[in-house]
Amino acid sequence: HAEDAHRTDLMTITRHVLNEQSRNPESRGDFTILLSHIVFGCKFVASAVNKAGLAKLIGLAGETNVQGEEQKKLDVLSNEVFIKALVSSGRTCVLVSEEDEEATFVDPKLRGKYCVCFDPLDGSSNIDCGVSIGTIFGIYMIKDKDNVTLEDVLQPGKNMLAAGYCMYGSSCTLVLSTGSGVNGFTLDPSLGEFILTHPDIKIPKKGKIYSVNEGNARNWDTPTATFVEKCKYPKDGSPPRSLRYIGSMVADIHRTLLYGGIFLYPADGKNPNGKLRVLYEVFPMSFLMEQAGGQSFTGKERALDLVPTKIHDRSPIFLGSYDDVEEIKALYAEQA
Ligand code: AHM
Ligand code: MG
Repeated sequence: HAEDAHRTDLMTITRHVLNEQSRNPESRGDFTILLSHIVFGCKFVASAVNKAGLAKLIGLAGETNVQGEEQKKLDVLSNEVFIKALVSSGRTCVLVSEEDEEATFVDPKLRGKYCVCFDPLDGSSNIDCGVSIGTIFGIYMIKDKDNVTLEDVLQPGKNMLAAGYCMYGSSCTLVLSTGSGVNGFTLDPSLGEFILTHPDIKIPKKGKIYSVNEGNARNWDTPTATFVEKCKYPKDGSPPRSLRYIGSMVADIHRTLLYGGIFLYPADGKNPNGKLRVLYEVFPMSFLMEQAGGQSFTGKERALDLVPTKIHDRSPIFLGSYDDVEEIKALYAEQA
């Protein structure tokens, strides 16, 4: 029976990526190996996040343990796990992490052809109240293995090979694109495997939700202010849109991908480049949005056309349903 087959023939993330890569003989399994190391990092963090509340309760977090060493904060721990997993994969070359001021250049003996930019634990201010947090990553290929420089990661987002995030929420979900659509996998804790649960995610063409930190409204520019005003008081007879804002980018983007709508982190009077970081927040999420049929815009250009000049650069960002992003683009065009 088809139903039985479904239950005993699960599509794990490894199997899925191997299938995808078989169409691309050049990658010869290297990408699958890299991804399996990223997946390991995600499982480690998922398990640590699940225990975070418990650790606090029994007095582990933020205090010195029996060995007299201070317990590492979850974001520092996550960073170490990912750096070690990525280096030991033997497939990476340059690593950029939100937690580290400088890029990590992998020892030549362990070098491979991929560069990974990541935020090991985004939204970490939400940990203590149990709200969803996540890991975000984007993957590039180096140009020349014998001559590796920062330029290998200071590339426009459209050059990325793959991007994804893992959300540590009521369930643990990994969303991935290798450039041919977007797929979502849910961690089955009893198997320790990510199983394909959301094949070929497409974002609704138009949404009913907007997502922005309205506390910053006083400092917004005109297009952002006009857009949000239209969401609340539409003039075309359509119903007002709902506001949803978690303050955890992975969770806000995950909802946007599945339900449609738009997520905004605009520039404001105090922060001309907004808050979110280009290499490991804006680019991976923009890549996924486009792959799911949505759009991503900086207020000036397509987000994936942006060329970063420093590894921790920031950019304003508007991303989500195709039609919703068209609206904000029109407002910026009017102003120009
Ligand atoms: P963080 O790197 O300090 O965790 O900040 C990133 C987070 C994103 O997850 C989220 O979209 C944004 O900051 C929310 O910012 P704000 O609190 O200004 O609304
Ligand atoms: Mg972050």
